[in-house]
Amino acid sequence: PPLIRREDYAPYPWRVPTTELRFVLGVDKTTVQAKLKVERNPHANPANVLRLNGDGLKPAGVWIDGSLANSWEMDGDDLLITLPGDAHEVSIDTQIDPAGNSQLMGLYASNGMLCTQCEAEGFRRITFFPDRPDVLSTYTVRMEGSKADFPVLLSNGNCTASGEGEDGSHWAEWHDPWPKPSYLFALVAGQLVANTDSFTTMNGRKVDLAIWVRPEDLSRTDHAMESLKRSMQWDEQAFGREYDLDVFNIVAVSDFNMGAMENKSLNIFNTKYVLADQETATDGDYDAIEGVIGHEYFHNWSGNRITCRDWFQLSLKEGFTVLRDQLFSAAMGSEPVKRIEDVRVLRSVQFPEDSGPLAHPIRPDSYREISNFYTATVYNKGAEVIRMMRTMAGEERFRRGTDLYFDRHDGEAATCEDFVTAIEDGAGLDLADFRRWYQQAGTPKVSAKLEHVGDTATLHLEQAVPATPGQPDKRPMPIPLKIALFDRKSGKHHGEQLVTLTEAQQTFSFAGFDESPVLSINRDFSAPVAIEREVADEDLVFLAANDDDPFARYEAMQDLVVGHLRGLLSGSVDAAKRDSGRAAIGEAFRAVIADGELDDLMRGELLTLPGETYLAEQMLVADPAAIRAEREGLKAWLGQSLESDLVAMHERAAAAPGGMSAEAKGARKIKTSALVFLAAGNPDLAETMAAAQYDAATTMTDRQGALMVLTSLQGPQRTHKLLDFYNRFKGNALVIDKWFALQASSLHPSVLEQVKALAGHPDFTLKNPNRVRSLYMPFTGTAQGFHAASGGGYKMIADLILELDPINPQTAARFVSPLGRWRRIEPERSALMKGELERIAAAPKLSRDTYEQVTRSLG
Ligand code: HT7
Ligand code: ZN
Repeated sequence: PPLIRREDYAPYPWRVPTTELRFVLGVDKTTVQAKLKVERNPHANPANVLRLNGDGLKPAGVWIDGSLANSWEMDGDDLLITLPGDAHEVSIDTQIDPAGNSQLMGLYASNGMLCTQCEAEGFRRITFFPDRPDVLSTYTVRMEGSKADFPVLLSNGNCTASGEGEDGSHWAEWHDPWPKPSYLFALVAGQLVANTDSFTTMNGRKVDLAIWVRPEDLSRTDHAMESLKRSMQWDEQAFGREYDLDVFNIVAVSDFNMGAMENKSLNIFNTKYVLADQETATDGDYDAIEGVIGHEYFHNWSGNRITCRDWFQLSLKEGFTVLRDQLFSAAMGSEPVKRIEDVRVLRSVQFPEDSGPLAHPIRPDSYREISNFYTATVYNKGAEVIRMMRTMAGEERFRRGTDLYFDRHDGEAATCEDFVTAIEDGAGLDLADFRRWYQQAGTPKVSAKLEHVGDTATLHLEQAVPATPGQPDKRPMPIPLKIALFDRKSGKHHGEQLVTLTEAQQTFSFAGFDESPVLSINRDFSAPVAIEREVADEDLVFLAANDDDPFARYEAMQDLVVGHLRGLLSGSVDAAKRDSGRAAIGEAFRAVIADGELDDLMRGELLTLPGETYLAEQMLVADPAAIRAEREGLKAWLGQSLESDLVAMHERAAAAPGGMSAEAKGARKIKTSALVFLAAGNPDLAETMAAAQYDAATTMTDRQGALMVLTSLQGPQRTHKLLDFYNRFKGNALVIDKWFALQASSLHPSVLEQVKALAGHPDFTLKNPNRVRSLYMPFTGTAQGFHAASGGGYKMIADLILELDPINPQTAARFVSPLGRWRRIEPERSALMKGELERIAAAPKLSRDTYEQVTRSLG
């Protein structure tokens, strides 16, 4: 497959002012007539040939200006039409088979309903078209089909007409007045019912809202609707963005490759991010639904009104929209807890990506398959990069920048450069060197050393951006670091400051310190970097107790544990030092449990140990089994030495009232935290407590938390409760996904055999991405399963990739990256991982998606 390069961008030679589509719908056969008005683009190099992208299509007929034409030919999958004049009307007929579309790109069938997914390049599987984001067109869509099978017919914009046809058919016509790229086109036809409501915008426009689901799911749509209304309101107040049509529809489908899709006025969602009630969805699910509903809604401006010029600019819409959804969720709940969660995701998913073979800048330079670049780097690091601009500008000036961006580029297909320039102009920042964050991959490492002489504290900072594939040498990045210097006696600091490290090495001096202060650095995680510093445990304990920045407090707890475990894993710590390290951690934990000022949501964060992936990331070469053993050893020690505190904390939380308040959610969170430590320290006690929590549960949060603990234990309650859970929720796909995931992520020694057996369960299918992900993704995080010394875990994932690739290449390719970590794993496992990648690479026929990921991983 060819390599597509950012530098080769050229505008499309034709414009497509209008597009008319006529669908005659059927699950096995849908016919599509496309009528495009085309005219020459005066800003592009002229061409007499109109290249229309296709993917697996055959033209059943081509007409130019109403006459059947033969001035066309195929070039691979693309249709080339020779056009003599400056403006023409081109019509093309195609026929597709939605039921046979297991890739879930283009038009496909899901449980008898028809729906589309066009981003990034799915539209070309529906009809021939310039399927690129810089060709904007106004769409009119007519759908016709059996009224019994497809009583609801939806597309973008407004429904302009509808009527009955012959033989039980009916039709509807939709018109979207906003010009859009093909990737935002959507169509849905099926037996759906709606939760309806309305929202009145700041300028008085009444918008009809509807969330469409299967009838049996209707009762679980209220939270999604409330989240949508909150999103609409928040975007007006926080970014001045108002909705621009009279309708906004959301449809939930159970077969979906990603979380959701922001099609203009017809968002299509994975059911996972729509359906919730307390019995079947956890507090985490509720938060995720609110976040994803917000994310897709916010795309209406950051993505739809202003779209991307080409797919290299993906972070223009995704990075910015992730930042917007993060700020929204923070405003709706706990700001510090949300920040901690976002950083945890960044560190456990994006940092490993940035230090591995798939590392790429937030604005990549080349790709073979764009679906492979919907990554944590483009999304989450992209959000962090824009967040840094916000930090440097301050909220108010940043808002001036975003206002200018929306104003200046409304209706355009823009670039990341356009965004940075608008922020520069609007916020009054100089971002010349800051643009390197768009060009250079790799997580910068910043080493920090504080010296104290006389009354002056001097901070020495040094940065290094590691080499990444294709980028051996890096230039220094501007790194904004929020810092504070704490007085040891009072526990207070002299004011937070923002220092920006712009050079490879720099020093910053602060006068007025009689005693050496305690440094709090990268507060609120102001820059997506790894801070490396020698710091005494006592300083970390001090910050864990005193820092007024909640993120920094969390960070101190994490650093304390990471430092301790790293020492043990490198062998630099003897038994006596291990005991003193544990004692310091134990004290910090006890203080957190006892701190009456803390809310329980935050307490739960402070009591979370750094994950195994994050720990592995701290080492040049990791031994997953050793990391697991040391981390579990610490957990067991904490569980034993804090047993009575943990039991008391669990009892207190169990007595808290239910509901969806922050207090109730916090209580549920720490109940499960307590069980996690007790399970390691006193498995019998934990089994009894978890079984009781399971039995008493009135929420999925409590039930899933208890079952998660039990699945990692080996007592009889494991089997009982797993069976009970399955029988209780049989038929509810999203909950059965949890049942698979809980078993696949467990600490149980036989997880590999269990996952193998689960793959043969009658409810398991490779056709449904949620089900595939729920079984195999959590498994890739298991030291004793995925990283089993036998190599059986690696083989299982490689077999999965090979079997899934012809069915759903996008989902298959996502499983390559866990194997791609081979260079950072100890030699024996590393060889086994590499061997599996080579086996995949040698397969006779691989999709573009999997081929690209495997070759990059081996390269
Ligand atoms: N913009 C959406 C991306 C998306 C997608 C991409 C590739 C294949 C399937 C897909 N489904 C949705 C999602 C978002 O970021 O909002
Ligand atoms: Zn998005």
